[in-house]
Amino acid sequence: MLDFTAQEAAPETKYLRDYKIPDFTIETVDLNFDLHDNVTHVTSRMHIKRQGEKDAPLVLDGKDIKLISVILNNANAEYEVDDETLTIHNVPDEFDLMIVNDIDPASNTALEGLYVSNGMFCTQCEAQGFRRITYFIDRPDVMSKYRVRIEANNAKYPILLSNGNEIERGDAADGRHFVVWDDPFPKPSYLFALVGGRLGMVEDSFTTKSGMDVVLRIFAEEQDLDKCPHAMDSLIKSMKWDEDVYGLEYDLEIFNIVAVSHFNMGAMENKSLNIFNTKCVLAKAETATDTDFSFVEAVVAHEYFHNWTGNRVTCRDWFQLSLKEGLTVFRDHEFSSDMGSRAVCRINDVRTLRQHQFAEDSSPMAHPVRPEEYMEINNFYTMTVYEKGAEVIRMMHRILGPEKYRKAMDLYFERHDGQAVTCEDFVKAMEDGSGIDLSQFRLWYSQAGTPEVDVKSSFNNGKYTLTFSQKIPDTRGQTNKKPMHIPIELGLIDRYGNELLPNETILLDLKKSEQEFTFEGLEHKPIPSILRGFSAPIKLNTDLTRDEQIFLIGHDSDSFNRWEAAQEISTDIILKLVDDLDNGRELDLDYAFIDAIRLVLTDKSLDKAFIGEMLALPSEGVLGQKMDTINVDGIHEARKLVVAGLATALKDEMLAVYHECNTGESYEFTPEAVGRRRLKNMVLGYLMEIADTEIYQICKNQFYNANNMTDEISAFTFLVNSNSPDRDKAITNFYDKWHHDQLVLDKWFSAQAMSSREDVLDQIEKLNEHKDFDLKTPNRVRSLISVFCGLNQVRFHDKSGRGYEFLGKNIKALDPLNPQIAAGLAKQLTRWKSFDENRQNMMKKTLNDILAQDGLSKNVHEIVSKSLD
Ligand code: B3K
Ligand code: ZN
Repeated sequence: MLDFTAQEAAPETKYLRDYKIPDFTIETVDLNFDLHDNVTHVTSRMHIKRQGEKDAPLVLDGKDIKLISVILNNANAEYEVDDETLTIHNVPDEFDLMIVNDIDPASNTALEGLYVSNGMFCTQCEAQGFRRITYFIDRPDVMSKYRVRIEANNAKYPILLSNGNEIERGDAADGRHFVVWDDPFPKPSYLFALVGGRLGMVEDSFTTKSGMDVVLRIFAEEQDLDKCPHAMDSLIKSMKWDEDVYGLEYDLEIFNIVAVSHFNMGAMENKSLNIFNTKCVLAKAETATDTDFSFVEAVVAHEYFHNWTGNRVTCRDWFQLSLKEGLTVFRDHEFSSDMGSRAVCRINDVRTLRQHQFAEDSSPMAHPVRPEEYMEINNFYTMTVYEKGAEVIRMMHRILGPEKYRKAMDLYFERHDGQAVTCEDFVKAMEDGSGIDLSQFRLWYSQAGTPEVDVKSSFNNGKYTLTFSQKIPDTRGQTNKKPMHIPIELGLIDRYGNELLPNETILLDLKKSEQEFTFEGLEHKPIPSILRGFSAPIKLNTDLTRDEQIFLIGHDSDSFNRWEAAQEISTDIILKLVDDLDNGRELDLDYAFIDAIRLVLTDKSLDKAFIGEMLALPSEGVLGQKMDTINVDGIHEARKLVVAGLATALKDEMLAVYHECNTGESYEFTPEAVGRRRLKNMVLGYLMEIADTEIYQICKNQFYNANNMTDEISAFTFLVNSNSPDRDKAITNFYDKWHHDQLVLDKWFSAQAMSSREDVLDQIEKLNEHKDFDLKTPNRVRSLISVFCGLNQVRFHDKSGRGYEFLGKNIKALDPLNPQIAAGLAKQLTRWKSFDENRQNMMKKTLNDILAQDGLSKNVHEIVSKSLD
């Protein structure tokens, strides 16, 4: 733990502009791990070469480790050591260095470096965890070949894994055994991994297109092995997809995945030994929802795809994080679209982007896709680096077109395989591989904030003009930004619903602050479909009338924009209602909108999942982003009234759809079956807003008789949020049925944390004290605290301030245990300026109170101090 306090100097800020190549590189490293329950002895033998300044000393990173000895070329070395470094002066230009040190994985609650989860040793080294294992030059531009020997008690830790190929195993004294692993690919230390434990395993294989047989293994606790086949299936699909779409093959004869229950994030792409949060790998119908199944498929693919975009070509420094993350998210989004429904995937990705990344972009933590400074790099694994980063790649893909994009990707790998490179190197490969100039486009990497684009249209004598203007809002440390290169995909539709340019995709290159595009020779004024497929991550304001938007719901050939038109209308309706409620006016739903939704709901030709998305109203969080000062209670009330209004108007249709989709079929994870469940549960959610005994009965039946978790948890969530007399019994029933399964128990916590009932704060406080609540388990913390504070806007921002107190108390308790997770929670308080004065004051008080805590981590300090700036 760091030993500064709020009164002492703030943690050091690192700047991109200070990048310097390291003075030394480590060519090979030979590690020996001697695992014991209360201590791990580590011996590291490195071959080191100078590559920079002549007289520079060797400075190695290290944290919370007990140094035993340092031997340089067979002689004791003279060194200096402090909390963060080990320095050796007067070293030759090439030498061997042996370091012996001890660590204590069992007491490592930060879950960085080597730690113990449910009796299993495992590692997490990205970004800077390796320095908690041994002294090293712990930065991604130092790439070394690793050989790893692990020794442990045979009975307790029969499985011993590391990166690369197993080259030796044998018995050792005192009931111990050892395994030696060798990874032929030079890699940065953040990709190192080790696992030791008693684990079961499922195995399969894949033959690459060049004919190499790869053994695929997923390791998990014995009782979870029946939940591994879906991940295995997803892995095989990912391997095939990367060959088909990018021409990229796997490069070792073994690929391992290990499921771990204590994990700070989703998963980690360590070379040939991916380590996964159980939540992102385990799935079976009875315990995982359709969303979980899709999530597992996407995360397995994401980590696998990193083998090329991240591992073979890695980042020069952590400012370049989006080089691997944005690109790999784009790749996994495309993979998911190819596996399921493209339209539904795009809608969900954009929904996530708006809810979380747009919010981040308008907060004091706003930063460019390639940040220029940080105090704690772990705070920058953000929605901006990942999701906006993926949108930046998507835009390049769209500007280049699929063929040139593929050519440019081939060039990128040809140039940079085995290197640690920058985002600039990537863009240069895109330019050189395609011949397209991306100089203005580069601003997407350096300018933070969500561009706002206004469009006005006019029609005169057959000439249709669209006038665009763009504005990039100021963000922390960045003002007066330059206009960006924004690709706007456009369609023009005539009054009969025909595309006016059916065989062409119109891609407008918006590059100026204000720019006009004209289309001549049109008989009638067309209806524009602007920003098809959400071709750029911007906020768009058009002058479309309500009638035109309704027309688009029924006629746009671009599914995304059909959905978008419905979102826009419902947003307008809800926001107007917030105002009406303030002024004592009553709900007045637009009948044309109800009819448009009725048509969608009953359209047998439409994909059911898509209908489900068309019915999903914008969340309270997204609605709040549309207001200068978020009217927390008004939004909640208005949204509920609109749900009830639609449910009342469309009750018969919704009931019919419910029964049509409720087929009683056995579970299958196919797009059609997922679509039926999505739509069924969507209409049930509406109907529960106007529930009578018949509807309660339907919900109760679904809860007690479901043959899959999607239906069970949906019905449970609706019951928990309702006033049904069966509510309490359902809560007990679900707990009794599932308390042995940690991932399902997380859902039990989350369903209660999501409830908008007025008593939810009392419930949350009780759940915080529940015997199954544990601050040391990140999944449990997220299931209760992140869900409540991040997704339950109306109750977290309760005017009493109890929500803030609850969060503040938990952050303070968690910070000494796990600063990364504590900092993630602190992000919920950053947007205080968007709320009314009363709430602002309470949020600031909570932030100040956290800042005053002695020994506050660098992680939380950075978030809190930047928020208060
Ligand atoms: N690269 C890891 C994330 C590491 C987070 C470190 N705080 C997982 C991923 O993005 O694939
Ligand atoms: Zn990633």
